[in-house]
Order: sequence, then structure tokens, then C-alpha cells
Amino acid sequence: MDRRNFLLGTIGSAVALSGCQFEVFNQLKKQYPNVLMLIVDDLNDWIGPLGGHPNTKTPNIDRLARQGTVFSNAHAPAPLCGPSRASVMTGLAPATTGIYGHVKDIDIKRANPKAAESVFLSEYFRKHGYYTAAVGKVFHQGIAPNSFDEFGGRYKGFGPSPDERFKWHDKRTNTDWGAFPDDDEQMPDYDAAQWLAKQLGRNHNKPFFMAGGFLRPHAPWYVPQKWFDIHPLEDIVLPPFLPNDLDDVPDIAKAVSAHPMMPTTEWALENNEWKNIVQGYLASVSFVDSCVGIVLDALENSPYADNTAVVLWGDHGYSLGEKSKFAKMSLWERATRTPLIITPPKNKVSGDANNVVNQPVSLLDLYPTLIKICGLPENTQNQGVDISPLMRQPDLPWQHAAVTTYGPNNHAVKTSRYRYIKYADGSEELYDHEYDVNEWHNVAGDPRYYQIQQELIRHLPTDNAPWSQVSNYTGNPYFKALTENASSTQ
Ligand SMILES: [Ca+2]
Ligand SMILES: [Ca+2]
Repeated sequence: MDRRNFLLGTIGSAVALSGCQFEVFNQLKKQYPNVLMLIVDDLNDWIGPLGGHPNTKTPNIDRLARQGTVFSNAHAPAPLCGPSRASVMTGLAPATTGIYGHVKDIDIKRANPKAAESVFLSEYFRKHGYYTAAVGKVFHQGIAPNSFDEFGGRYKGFGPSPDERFKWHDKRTNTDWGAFPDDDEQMPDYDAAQWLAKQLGRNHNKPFFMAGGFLRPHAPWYVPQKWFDIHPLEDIVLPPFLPNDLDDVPDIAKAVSAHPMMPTTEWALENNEWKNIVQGYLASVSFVDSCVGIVLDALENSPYADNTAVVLWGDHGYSLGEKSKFAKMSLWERATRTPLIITPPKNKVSGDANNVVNQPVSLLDLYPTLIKICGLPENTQNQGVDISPLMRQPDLPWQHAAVTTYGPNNHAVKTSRYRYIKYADGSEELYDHEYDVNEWHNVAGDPRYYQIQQELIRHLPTDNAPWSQVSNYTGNPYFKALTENASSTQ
């Protein structure tokens, strides 16, 4: 029996309900829908519904996908945590706020005048009568001050670590891989899931907007041994890799995506570590999927099962060896494509489960979409578009493109078929996914694509805010020099 029928069955036997229970039910019926938002750090498309890797095991995310809509062509506003999350929560693009690099949560609204005017997504729900609660990494460090009514806290780092690293010793990055610690209960993501489960078990007298930010599969790829065991090394399939793939990209593309602290694919091959890294990432994905499952189970067993929209997203993609990288932080598909699954409240919408939308959408679209689903008034500051019509009609004609920005005036435009990238120095890349899903062959400048390229250019942002001083970035030499120059001239 599905939940809806179960609920109707329950109403039918209302005589069996106590007066108090009936009152609770009536209140729920009148309420705006609740929202449960689950954010998974550095989760690329290696989840069942996106088919990004044949070895992935994500039974809980798979079941969520079956209940709602999977956006198979969703992209992050920026290919790293801080600016992506700041963009989702403000509803403003990085090119508008100037938040291109890492940012302290407390500084987001100090980035520039447009950022100062923004109302965080959670604040918007609170202003409209919602109780707001969060746990874990929702913004970059945790949450921005006063952005939620209640905060369950965030573990300071990325979980427990062994006394000595296993494989990768560059301390400028958390990157390392191996089985650690012994039990799920030692992981902060487990605690976050339990905190959310407890919240869902409470009696709420207002509709709620609840957010949980999980840390895995962000590096280090440390999770208990059992998650490695379900991904045996001998079965691991390596991602597609073309040696010399970067020979046909502009120098600036190599400069912005250079991260000298990270392993390269050539290193991984020489040291026979590539399969181990992939195993560590897959194990981390399966672990975090189990934490998602704890929360979904709690919701299913709560009084809110039928009146809650669930949204799950990753904050950007991740390369696991493609284009010689184990990193986010580029404008290519591997770093921009991210999971986005939305399940509407079961008692509000019917007939749109198990949908797949292939039209291009951005995480920037989440803000206007969630407030639309919940029946709240439009926030005219939002730069994203309401994508809820695609949940009802996945093949709806769609004129929008998904834009990802990395540093000032470097943008990728993704449509159903193409990825067009334009950098600050005017150089370009163009990939035709009909023939080249791996983005191996840059066809920018090919006369056969001239007209297409002109059409794609129209989607480039018109804002190109200067790099905000509250946003810093030091891991990449090109951006380090750029931000230092900007500071010295301001
Ligand atoms: Ca991230
Ligand atoms: Ca290439």
C-alpha cells in the first residue's frame, strides 16, 4: 500500500483515532508542506539514478529517486563548496556576489551590496512561518549566523583520522584513502543523520524547513572497512581516461584547474593506486547513502511522511582520474554535474514519481523551486528559475542553460547537448555530448559549430562582479596571484 492510500485508510477509520490525534491530523492537513533538504559534500554523479559509475551502490538514494524527479543534467553554480553553497542559499550567482572562492559563512552577506540584500533560503522560509533547523555542513563551515532557528552543530574537520596518513601525505589537502575508523557510530555523518531523525520524531506545531549537510564523500576517503568490502578491488572499473586529453584546451583552462597538492592520474597509475582511490570514493558514497537512509526511514515513520518535500543535492561534481585529476575545481562536466533529486510532498502531487528530467538545470534554481512547491510568494531577487514545471512534464520545451562559474569571467554553459566554456582571456572550449560524453575533443572554433557557438554565448552571465575581498582562494597558483593583485589594487 502506498503512503497516500495508507493515509486515506487511516482517515477512513477516524473513529479509531483519539480526539487529540485527529486534531493533529487536521493541523497537518492545513499546513504548508515541510521541506527536508539533504546536501552531500563532493558527491558527483556516482549514484544509481545518474549511472555515473557501474560499481556504485546507493540503495537509499535510489529509493528516493523512485519517489520523485531526478534531474540528470543538473550543475553547480560553482565547482567548489563555498561559492556553490553561498549561491544556493542566497539565490544569487557567483558572478553577481563576487564569491568565487572559499568564504566564511559569516562573511557571505558582506561580499558586496547585492549579497547584502539577499535573504538566505532558510531565512525566507522562516519569514513565512516555518521552523528552520539544520545540522552539519550546510553552508561552508556549518551555517551562517542566525540563518536557522536551531543548529545541531558541525564536526570541525572531516571526521576522525588515523594517527598517520595511509597513502597521501600532502597536508595542504585532506586527501587520503583507507578503512578508518571501525564503526559508523564514530562518523559525524552518522551523528547528523541521528540528529535529523530525532528532529523528525518531534511534534512540530509549525511547518519545518530542515537541512542536513553530510561530509562524505568529501576527502579524506576514510569510512569503516565494511564499506570498502562491498566494493571489492578486483571488481573496480576505472573511469574513462585519455592520455594527453589536455593538449587541446587553452592554457588558462589548465591554469584554473591546477591543484598541485592533489594526486594526478599519472601518479595513481605509476603507484598502482587508482583502483584504491576509486574504491575509497565508492565506499564513502555507499556510507553516506546509508546515512541518507537513516533520515529517509525516520521521515517514513514520522507523522510528516506525506506532507514533506525531500530534496537531495551534491554541491558540485568530482573527477576521479578523468582529465588527469582527482579534484573538483574545473569547468568540465566531471566537476560541474551534480545530483539533484526532488520528491514533492506525497499528498500534494500525484503521478510524477520516477521521473527523469534531462533538461539543463542549476542548483541556483533550487531556491525559487522550493518556495514554489511550498506555495510561498516569489522572491524577486532570485536569479534561478522555478524548475517544478519539469517535475510534472519532463520534456517541457526549455530555453534555459545551466551556468557554472569559476573565478571572474570564467563560465561554462551546459545545454542538453553542448558544453561551452569561455575564459576571462577570451579562450574557449566546446564539447558536443552527442558524440563526446567524456569531453575529450574540444571543437571550439570548428566552423561546423559556428552557429551553435553563437547561440551558446547568449547564455553567458551579464554580471561579472569583481572578486569579493571576503572570498579567498589560495590552493591554485593562478587564482592566488589574481586575488593578491586584486587586493593590492583595491
Ligand atoms: Ca563540496
Ligand atoms: Ca581533449
